Amino acid sequence: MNKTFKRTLITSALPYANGPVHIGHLAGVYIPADIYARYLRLKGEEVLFIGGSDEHGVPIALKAKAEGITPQEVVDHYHAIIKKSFEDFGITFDIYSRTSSEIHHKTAAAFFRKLYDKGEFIEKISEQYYDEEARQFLADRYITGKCPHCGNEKAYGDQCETCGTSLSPLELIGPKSTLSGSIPVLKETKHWYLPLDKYEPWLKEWILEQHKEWKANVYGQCKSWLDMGLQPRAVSRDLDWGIPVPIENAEGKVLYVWFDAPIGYISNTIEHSPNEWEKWWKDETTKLVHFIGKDNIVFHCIVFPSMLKAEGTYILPDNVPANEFLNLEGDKISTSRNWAVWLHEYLEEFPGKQDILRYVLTANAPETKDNDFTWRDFQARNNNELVAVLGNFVNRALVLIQKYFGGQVPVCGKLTSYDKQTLDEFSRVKNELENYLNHYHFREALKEAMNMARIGNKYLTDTEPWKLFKTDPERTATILNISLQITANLAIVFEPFLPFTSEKIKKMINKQGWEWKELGRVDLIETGHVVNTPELLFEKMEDEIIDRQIKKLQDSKKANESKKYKTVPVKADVAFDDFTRLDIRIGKVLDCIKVPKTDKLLQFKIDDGLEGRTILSGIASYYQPEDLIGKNVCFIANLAPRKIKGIESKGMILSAENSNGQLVIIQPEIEVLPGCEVK
Ligand code: B3M
Ligand code: ZN
Repeated sequence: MNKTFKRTLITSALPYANGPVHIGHLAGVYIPADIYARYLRLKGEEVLFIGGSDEHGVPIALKAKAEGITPQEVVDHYHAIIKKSFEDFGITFDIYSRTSSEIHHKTAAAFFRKLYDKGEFIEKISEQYYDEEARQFLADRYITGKCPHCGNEKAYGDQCETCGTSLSPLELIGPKSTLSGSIPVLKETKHWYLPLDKYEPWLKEWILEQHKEWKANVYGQCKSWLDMGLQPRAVSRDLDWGIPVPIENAEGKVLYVWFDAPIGYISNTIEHSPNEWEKWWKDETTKLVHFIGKDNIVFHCIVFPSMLKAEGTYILPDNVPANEFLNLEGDKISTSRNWAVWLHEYLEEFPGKQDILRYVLTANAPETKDNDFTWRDFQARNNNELVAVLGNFVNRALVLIQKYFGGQVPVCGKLTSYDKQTLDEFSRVKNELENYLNHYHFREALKEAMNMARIGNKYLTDTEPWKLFKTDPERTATILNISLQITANLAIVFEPFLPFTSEKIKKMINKQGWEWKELGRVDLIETGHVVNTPELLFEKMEDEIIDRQIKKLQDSKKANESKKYKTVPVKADVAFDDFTRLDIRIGKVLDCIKVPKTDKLLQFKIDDGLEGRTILSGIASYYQPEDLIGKNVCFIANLAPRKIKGIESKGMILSAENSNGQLVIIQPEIEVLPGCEVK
């Protein structure tokens, strides 16, 4: 749609305050939003860039319970870490607030109340699991049981993490409350639903007809939701962490986190500009843009707009440029598996190098499909692009001015046709670049910015001013003047992408304050102006540094695998009577030999306190047979005899399996008599 807007309200998804932020967050949401905000500000437009932490929801409540602290303590901790990471990476929010704030509670409650009073909700009674010991209804995540699909005993009420199937708590076999361990009972509960089906015809018109320009991934997801048909969605939950449902007789009920979180954009705007927030949210000349990841599309394109529509006085998003996911070294980024590059850790290891990450994450942004971050690519882009192109050009231009003109900007003489051709090329790139930025194609835009540096690099290489100075100082002056003007242009064009670098360039040039509209001009720095001594913008990244990062990830994968081993699900319960049927005893190894023609089998002669017995055990890879003679072992005495390789084995020797698969025999702590029972 062609609307004329006067200002832009940029929101970026509110990250859950239950963990720090990683490169996936930055690449998918915050860097693109920040590039856009910086670009518009540089153009002199009126912009408000909203961020904040999402502090409600079941995972936060669960984390608090697991750690024995309050949910507020959990979110206080992570909100501070997240906020700092964003500041450190130069994400220029106008406000970064949080949904546990009082102003947000008030705003979200009032929003709900208004919809309630307008009769926009449906009230429905349904049966839900209730923990009679803990005296509360159980959120899906609070219930575990056996997965009906794969038999995993520890499936959650919303999902089985072993086979990945989405579940409803009612499907779990043998459900158990994680709060008390008791068996939950079904009990009736009342909730409020937003009838999304009612908005379906309007959504179809608004998205599918009026917003065909939305990114293909966003439009496609919306279309498939709309084609499937929408259902009423519950906007409340039975939970003790969140914003209480603001009506009578709703004790123990809070707003569903996905109802309150997007209202956080509004609350944060109110907190930032209490007197003019309505201009941002209720004036049709404001352009609202939501930056999010692909898992949030339905909430920002369907649910939240329906809420705004139901309320009736708000504007709707003009665009929702959602990104796909960023993977890490070929694997999905995962907080629980610690498969991530955490921003606060990156900065500890690469202090001052924010822009390299900003560069790599933009150059490789998952704009149209999932993309992969690898440390080798990080190294290559640093060395071959930032160092070799951008850093090299800026450094050469400034060093040459120091060398030949003592840092004083020389006179620009008559331009040759090659000079003109270079500058024409420059303005062509500028137009392309703006076009990309206006359409949220940040990856392509960055490529064009880099092309500007390439043009400069090529210009210096082709004109070789260092060879001319002796014979033609005027021509040298012209070339270096033009090179410096290009350097100033690079400071402007990289400001949205690499703000720290842009700042450094401006310091070296010894001039500030350009606007976007000056991009492409060649009179940005006047003759006679004195520049500062140049410093290197980027340095080459050696293999060792990169190897260390790769090793760190591999170590975390290993640590995680051994952890995973320990958490193998417990088998189904065994009745006590069944357990007592098993006869476990201690024996003494009288003799032990390797079973010929086998790799793994050892043949034991065991003193069992009776007539003695032979047992075979598959632990030959881990022990020398002679080392086991004389040792106490633990064995199952009443296992039905089995013949293996022609030898009858009566019983089984018990071993523990270590995380690397190694088997170690189980021994009593002190020597005991052969034949003792294990109880
Ligand atoms: N906290 C989900 C997420 O971090 C959610 C976004 C809320 S945006 C209003 O992916
Ligand atoms: Zn399963």
